[in-house]
Amino acid sequence: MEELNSFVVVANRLPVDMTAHPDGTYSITPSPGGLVTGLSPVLEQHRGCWVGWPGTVDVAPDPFRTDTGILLHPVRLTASDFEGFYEGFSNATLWPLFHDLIVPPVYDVDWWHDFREVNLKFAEAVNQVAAENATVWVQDYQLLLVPGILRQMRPDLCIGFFLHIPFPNPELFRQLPWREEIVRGMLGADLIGFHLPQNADNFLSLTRQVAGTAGSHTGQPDELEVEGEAAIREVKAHVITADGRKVGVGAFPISIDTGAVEQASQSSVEALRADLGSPEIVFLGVDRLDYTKGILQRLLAFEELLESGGLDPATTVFLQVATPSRERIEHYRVSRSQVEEAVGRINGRFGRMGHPVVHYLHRSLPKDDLQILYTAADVMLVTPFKDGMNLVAKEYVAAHRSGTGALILSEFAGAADELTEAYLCNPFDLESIKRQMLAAVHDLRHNPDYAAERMRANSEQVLSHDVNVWASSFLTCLEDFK
Ligand code: GDG
Repeated sequence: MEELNSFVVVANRLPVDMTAHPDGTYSITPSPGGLVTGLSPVLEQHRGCWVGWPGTVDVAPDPFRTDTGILLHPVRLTASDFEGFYEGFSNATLWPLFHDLIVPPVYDVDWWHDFREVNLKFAEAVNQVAAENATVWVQDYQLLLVPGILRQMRPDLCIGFFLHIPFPNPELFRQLPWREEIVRGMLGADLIGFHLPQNADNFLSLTRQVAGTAGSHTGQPDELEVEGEAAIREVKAHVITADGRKVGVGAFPISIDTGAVEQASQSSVEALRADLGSPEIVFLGVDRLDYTKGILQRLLAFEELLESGGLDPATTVFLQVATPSRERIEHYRVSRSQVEEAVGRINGRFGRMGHPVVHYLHRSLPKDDLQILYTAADVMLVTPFKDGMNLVAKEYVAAHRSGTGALILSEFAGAADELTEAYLCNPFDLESIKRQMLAAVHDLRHNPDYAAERMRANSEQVLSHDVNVWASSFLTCLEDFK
């Protein structure tokens, strides 16, 4: 019988990619993404179990422990599960709906049935590995029904749920034909966490309107203190469900593992800048290639500044890393071809022989290489139309704790709530992005002390609110609600 665990995380994906080979063996590589960045250190500390899909359909290798001590328990998904549950309901229905309809969500009843069935599979896998009275932490929008299913299967468990993407305004959410089931699924948890108080407020307003809750909410937010001042988190309220349970709802902004950040060496940074043609200013973007991230808009802003003479193509380069993501979904394909067309056009217009102005990488890079890019970049552009948090912004400021560099950050990224000294922009307004690009370059050239002051304020925020603060404040609060 499989080992039982007192701490279980369940997420759509395991933190690795497994590739099955014809001889029956597998190769395993770490898979990037915000959730992996946030959760790996927490699981390593608890020597916990991570339940998730290994990234290849129709295989489920036996559970195994990683080098860092996490027990991985793979869940088997069929090709049809993957299409309906993951590409369909999760990423063509919920993702656009929860990101304020940047593209129109598709409401398809077959996908909904797949979503329910696959959520049941994940809940069954948790049931198999969770010890009596275990703590189970359910992650993200793909598993919104898991808390409710687990509550029925295993009333002994203490269940937390954390949403890594924004929670939309109830007026938008109410479009969803299966809205009651989704809200009831979430309310199976003892504590529901969001990144921002605004997300929690949206959820609380919604529960008053749907889902058959008794509609009872505390009027006054409670304050919860965990591990000293840095970790004060607001527990906004609780909801009393129709069956009389008390469910906590709060804001817990995720962060990065600042302790694990390895500073890039000066020589590797210099080598990269030399490879880029030793420009005066390096702009950088690092994103999954997702239409929410505003990659095209920042390239267009760059192009207009080259055109108007605001930036000089002889001394400026733009480096964009766009990690492949959800490539079979139509809107992702369109988004990729728009980005690649813009890269080609801008280089055609402003590049010279052997000196492109935009360096574009459509692939995933090793963490160490990413760190070199962060350190080498003078100006980082994080310009999503909507983003739950955005860890790239926090990774960049952590790499510039000495006060170098400048961060341009969308007002619509959750991170803008904390990184208030960034150069904030409205990504829907090209003029706003352009203004902040020029302001950042101007300050780096002519007012470096001011730029450094801003960067240091942002870095201090990230260094004092790392991923351990996020996890411990959520888990301590969960103890209070179980
Ligand atoms: C979701 C929410 C929320 C990216 N490219 C490579 C790579 N990455 C890593 C980054 C960063 C992570 O992936 C991306 O995190 P983000 O937070 O920026 O974005 P999402 O993937 O959309 O994450 C988001 C997050 O969940 C956590 O709650 O902040 O709002 O959408 O850590 O460094 N890592 C490597 N190579 C790459 O090419 N190694």
